[in-house]
Amino acid sequence: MTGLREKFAEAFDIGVSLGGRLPDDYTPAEIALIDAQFSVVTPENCMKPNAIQPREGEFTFAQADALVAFAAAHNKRMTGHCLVWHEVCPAWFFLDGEAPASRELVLARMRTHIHTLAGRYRGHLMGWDVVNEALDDDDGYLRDTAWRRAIGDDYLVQAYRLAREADPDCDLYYNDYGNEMPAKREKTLRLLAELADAGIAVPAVGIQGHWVLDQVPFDEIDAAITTFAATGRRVMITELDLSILPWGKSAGNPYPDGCPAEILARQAEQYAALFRLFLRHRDVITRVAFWNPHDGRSWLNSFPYNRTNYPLLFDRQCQPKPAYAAVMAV
Ligand code: 9MR
Repeated sequence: MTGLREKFAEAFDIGVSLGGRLPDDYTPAEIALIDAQFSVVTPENCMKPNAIQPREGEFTFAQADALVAFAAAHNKRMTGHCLVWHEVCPAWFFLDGEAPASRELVLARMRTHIHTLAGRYRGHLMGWDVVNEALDDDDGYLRDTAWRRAIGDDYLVQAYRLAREADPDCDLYYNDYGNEMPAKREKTLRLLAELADAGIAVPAVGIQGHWVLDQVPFDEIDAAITTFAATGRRVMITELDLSILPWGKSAGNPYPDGCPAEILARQAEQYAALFRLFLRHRDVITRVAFWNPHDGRSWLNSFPYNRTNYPLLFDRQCQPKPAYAAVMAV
């Protein structure tokens, strides 16, 4: 069966994030789906700070090692996600006993974490999401995070330098959500320029692509890709999904037993429009990655509250949805 990865092979890689332990936590149907459809794997959670170093000096690599081995055995390339993030980062990174840790201590811990993690997988990864989601959602420039409070605004430069030391050959990415919109787009350009001034090359920008049905900002996505590409960088869609439920709690759980055909049809149209847009930018887009392989594995079933969502191209039985046929037909 020709899948997404073959269909789009000449244009860009098709990626997927995988959670849990590979292959043990996956059914044969899921493994077959991954084999057929995707060419690049992103670890959904197992390389995050809480997973890798829950307590200082206690590194837990079993799940990440298993994923790297799975990717190698199944001919997938891999990206690393993520070295520094304000979420799921254990409090110990920022504490000295009960007191806030000094800049020097937090920098030393950042160094140990990045060197140990990126050093271990050196040679196995195409690139790393180095600092994830560092830009403020509101009027500010940089997000107010524990890393920034402890180290200062140069924590980004420090993290990228450490990543470069630990893995001299892989790409260093900047990955965020909402950076297709004008405000974060501008902040992204500023950050990339500041990193460049510090001698750090970031050759590719990740636009996550967590979008909502009927609210996909097509024109902004188009403009963002053009804007980032105009700086000579490549663009990656790193965490694509198309939720059929709006953000927030108000939506309840309207479709616990199946998604209405009319909604699936609209989702198919909008996915196809997205891929037409991506193909127009195929000269600068290197990867389009889905966040999870099929609806049953989506993070959107439990965030921001438990409900049944249908955001991907494959259903809970790993069968193609109308959106899959629409994307394959573009
Ligand atoms: O899908 C991930 C979910 O399983 C985790 O609980 C959560 C916190 O670690 O992170 C989710 O993935 C996020 C990704 O790492 C960064 N961009 C937003 C993703 C969805 O929240």
